[in-house]
Amino acid sequence: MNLTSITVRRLTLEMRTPFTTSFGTQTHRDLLIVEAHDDAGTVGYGECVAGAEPTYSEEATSTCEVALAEYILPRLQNADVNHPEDISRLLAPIKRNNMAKASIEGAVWDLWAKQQGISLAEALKGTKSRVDVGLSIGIKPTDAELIEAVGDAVNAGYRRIKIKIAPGRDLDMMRAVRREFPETPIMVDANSAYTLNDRDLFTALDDLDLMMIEQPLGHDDIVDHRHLQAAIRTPICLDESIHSVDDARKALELGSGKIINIKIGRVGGIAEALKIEKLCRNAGVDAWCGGMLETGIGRAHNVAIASLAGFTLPGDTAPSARYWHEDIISPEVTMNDGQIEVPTTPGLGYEVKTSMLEELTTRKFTVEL
Ligand code: OSB
Ligand code: MG
Repeated sequence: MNLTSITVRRLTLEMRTPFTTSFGTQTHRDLLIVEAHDDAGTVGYGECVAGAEPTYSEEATSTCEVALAEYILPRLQNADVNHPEDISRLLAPIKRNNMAKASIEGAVWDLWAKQQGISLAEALKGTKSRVDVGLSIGIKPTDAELIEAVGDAVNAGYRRIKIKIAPGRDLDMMRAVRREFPETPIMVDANSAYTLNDRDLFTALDDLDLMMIEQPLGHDDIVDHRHLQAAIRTPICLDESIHSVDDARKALELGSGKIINIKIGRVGGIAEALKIEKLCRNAGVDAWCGGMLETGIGRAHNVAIASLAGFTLPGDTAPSARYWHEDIISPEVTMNDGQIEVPTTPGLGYEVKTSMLEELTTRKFTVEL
């Protein structure tokens, strides 16, 4: 691929509205953008989806920055990279650090697709020209505010509404929402805030006909989830617990859930995400593309992979305007009738605004390969 250098940029982007989950409230993204350069001056872009703090998983922006600088990028120096799939092989000796690994792998995929003159979706063998979009709504202080937000999302055309829950903001709140929106495809995401002692809560949620309950129990658990799934009708969807295709295989074998949320960053990159897509497709298990409040760069990767047939349900790929005053790509990601068109131009299919990126960058480093 004639890779010549990798640049890692750190930047902060203010969110349009704060986003609250069971692990806290976020008002900014503090993130890394990774650039992969070749000898023809072509640049591929990747985004590190870790949060500012290690609250969703053990990774955070700073740990990823260090992992890239000290352990990950040195392994790519003088290495033979002929295809993006070589990256996961070269990085395999490094355990976990999945979001850090995925950020450079994503940049190399974008670069490779651009070198081939094909879209990233085509490079990944995506088959859909449009992807269905769902919205993730954070925890609101009152039911009235939540109901207003759900109404706005329904009017905007989102094809599935996900609502964050946490102890104290769960059953009564969701009953109120269901009363207002009896027919809307609704799901909840607990971000691992509960234990098996909360079983009664989940059997009560069964009455609300939710599409699924995402990650109700421990972030690293697949055993308690198995017991909970056996006790409820509503499908459990696993997010935090799945870091690889082997994790997905074991969880499905145990019956720990019936649906998989596939996030490129959480599983260590596109190559691993493709394996999970294939596993689910062959097993007839529903899967969908999760989100991590990405900028347009990460969203574009998500839209490309969501175009594969195994992504059977709407993903958390809300358009740019949902989170950002101004996105770092052009054109911005837009949604029509609850769908995003999958770009057909080379690579991500969006132009990165390089001057905006440079202005936002608070520090950067480059590794020559
Ligand atoms: O659990 O899916 C999650 C955002 C940050 C961390 C974890 C999650 C989320 C979301 C937002 O739900 C999804 C999006 O990017 O729109
Ligand atoms: Mg989740």
